[in-house]
Amino acid sequence: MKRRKFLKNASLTGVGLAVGTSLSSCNEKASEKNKATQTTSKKASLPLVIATWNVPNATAKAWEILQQGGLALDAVEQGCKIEEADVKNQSVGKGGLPDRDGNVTLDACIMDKHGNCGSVVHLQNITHAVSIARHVMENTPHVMLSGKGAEKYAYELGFKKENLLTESSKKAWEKWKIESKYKPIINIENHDTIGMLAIDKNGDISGACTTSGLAYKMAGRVGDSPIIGSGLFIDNQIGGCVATGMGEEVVKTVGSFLVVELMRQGKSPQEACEEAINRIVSKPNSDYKNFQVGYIAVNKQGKTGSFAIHQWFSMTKFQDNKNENIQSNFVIKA
Ligand code: SD4
Repeated sequence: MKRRKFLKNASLTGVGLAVGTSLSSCNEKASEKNKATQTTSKKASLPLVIATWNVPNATAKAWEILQQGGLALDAVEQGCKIEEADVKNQSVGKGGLPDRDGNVTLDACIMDKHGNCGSVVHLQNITHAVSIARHVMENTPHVMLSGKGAEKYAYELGFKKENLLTESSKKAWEKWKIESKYKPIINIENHDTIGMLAIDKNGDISGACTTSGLAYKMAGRVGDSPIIGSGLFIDNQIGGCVATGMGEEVVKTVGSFLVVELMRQGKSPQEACEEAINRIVSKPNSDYKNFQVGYIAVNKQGKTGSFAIHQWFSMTKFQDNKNENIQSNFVIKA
């Protein structure tokens, strides 16, 4: 509903959106609000998990693990797997929307408290890309495996070959093919690439990110989600960040690494997310009105933040036995 509403508004008004307030004043307001929230809120309690978009089942799974004293690393992997297996989620795992040629290709990565990381890019026929990424991290001398090599490795591990293109995603692709117009999708309802960050009872941070990438992308295209520092970055001393949206823009600004480095310099997670979005929208000739990017972040103290270019980006947070979806502040005010 919300994405459709956005697109409808956009088509009614050309690009349809005006920057109601100047970006800097919008950011100032958001920062002030965030500071106020931080000073009035009680000290963050652990464990906690946050994820991009409205994914209560995924955060609930992660929470279950964290509550039992499990590792943040297990929590983010298992949480992401919930969305990968959900065929109704058309931007992750099985049921993901395909590329222009009708192939579903997955990107995923994972990063642990030691700064170890693993990723897979352009993986086909395997639902749980995040688990293969974890195997790459833990059981190979490498960080990244791509395409056929990643798929071969998955079979060696015992993962089964699956057809990831569901009837409904196939129908959507066939409909898209009639016009074959490539337009980035601003928000896919409340379901999109899932990025997850968790802090366990020991206070250790891990993160993961998994996606089928941009719908109807060129064959072979890889986005930000499996790129360490772009789609995800964790520094257990500082915090973590994950990204969603137009991967090319996230890669160009090394978004998640930037957010963590800004937190290292003393910014709150909220301020750091805002600054990273600011880097994208303040570029000369930035086309930011036509694409979405959103970040969520957590720092070592368990404070969280999120920010996006467009409305309707949200973060799901499970903390203190409460699983809630929180709308993010954003740049473009209608
Ligand atoms: C990509 N960042 O492949 C992913 C897709 C996404 O919202 O997050 N879409 O660029």
